[in-house]
Amino acid sequence: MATVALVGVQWGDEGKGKVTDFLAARADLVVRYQGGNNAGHTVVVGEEEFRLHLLPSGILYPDKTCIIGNGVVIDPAVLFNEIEVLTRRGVTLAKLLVSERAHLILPYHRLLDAAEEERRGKGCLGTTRRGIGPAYTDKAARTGLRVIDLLGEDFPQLLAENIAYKNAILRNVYGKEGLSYEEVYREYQAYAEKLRPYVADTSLVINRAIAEGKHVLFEGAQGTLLDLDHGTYPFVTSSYPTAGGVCIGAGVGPRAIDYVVGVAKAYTTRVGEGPFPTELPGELGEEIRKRGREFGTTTGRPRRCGWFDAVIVRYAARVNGLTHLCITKLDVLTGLPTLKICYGYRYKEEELREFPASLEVLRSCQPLYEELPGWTEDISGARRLEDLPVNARRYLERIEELTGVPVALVGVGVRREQMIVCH
Ligand code: 2SA
Ligand code: GDP
Ligand code: MG
Repeated sequence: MATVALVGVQWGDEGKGKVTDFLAARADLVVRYQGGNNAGHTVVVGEEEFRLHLLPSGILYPDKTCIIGNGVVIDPAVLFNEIEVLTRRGVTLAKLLVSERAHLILPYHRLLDAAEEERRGKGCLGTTRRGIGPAYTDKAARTGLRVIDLLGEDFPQLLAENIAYKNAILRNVYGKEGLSYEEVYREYQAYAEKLRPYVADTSLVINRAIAEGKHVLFEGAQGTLLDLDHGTYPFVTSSYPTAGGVCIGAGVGPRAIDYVVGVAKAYTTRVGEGPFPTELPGELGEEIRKRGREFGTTTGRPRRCGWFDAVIVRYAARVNGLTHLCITKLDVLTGLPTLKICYGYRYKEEELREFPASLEVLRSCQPLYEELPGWTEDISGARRLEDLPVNARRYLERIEELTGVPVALVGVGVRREQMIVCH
């Protein structure tokens, strides 16, 4: 296994949680490197479903080490709630380490996220309102507070300065109530003591593990098209879900990554606003949403559904340097008589094969489809490629041909073991 970066190829929710949990069986370390509790990663073990937001999806294995890297933004209330809920459910958790350099989400970040979405009105981004954007904004503005700051003596002063400034913005720009410094201080002081035992120089831990030949799995959140640089800007998140984000967000060099596995659904979904060329707004989209239970794992919002878009996956292969693909939710397509794969876009008189940067262009792109016959056999029990009906195999082969990336894993159901290993 060596070191593997696992990244979302589309707009998130590709099933990264399930795939991470599956691959984690062979890993020593599982590392989150970006995002925060906007993520919702689902892992199903037996009859039990776990929805993870901040904890890496290796957390269910007591013999592993899970790391929340420096590139993650941490809402301590959510972190401790997640730990408590899992413990109450009887789970013995993996060893957890939290980077001292990770930035904190504070209550004003959540308020500013919601206020900014309200201000945008019809042009809103459809954020999860968890304070992610404002926390990364502060990080880039160099006013953010890190885990190490929370543990230091300057914290009261740093917090006071931030609250005074954010209260002025909340009141004067958005006409909202400000926050009480004392309340926030008391709340975060309590977190400091709870957090202390987990805090570490996680880059050091990861690099030492790699030097010792340990297996490290880097777990991406969100997806390539939500990447701040490579996604459908401005309808993106504020972090770097792409493979490049691993280096920054975990503190490793690019040569530390042996394999880059892209997780893609056998179709496409998006939650939140922004253009989506292969979207099926009608009955078929509704049918896929129902079959695939496509609702936000964090917010419960219905996800928009559409056909598989090979332009997107080819683009993701390029910007992530994908070595393998994992195609999830193939079982959801069972019973559809004809399947469509988008291989290019029609834009005015042109045929585009590369994903455009301009949203104006993307909005006017018409998908060009090829059609493939579906299958009716139940594939949820398939564990080898040979167990799949010939049309399902043909569908996967076509994805490989159009994207240029070999398919290594195929998901055929929600449970941990419902996975085909191809190569
Ligand atoms: P944010 O909150 O600032 O990161 O939102 C910016 C955009 O990023 C999208 N985004 C997501 N898209 C898919 N899945 C995500 N996680 C949850 C899930 C989402 C949910 O697992 O289902 O429950 O709604 C996620 N997180 C952020 C978001 O929709 C905006 O388009
Ligand atoms: P993530 O954010 O990429 O981890 O994905 P989510 O957990 O938000 O959403 C993926 C959903 O699909 C979850 O409900 C998973 O349980 C489910 N899922 C994952 N893989 C498969 C699969 O192969 N088949 C089916 N039917 N469901 C899957
Ligand atoms: Mg998700």
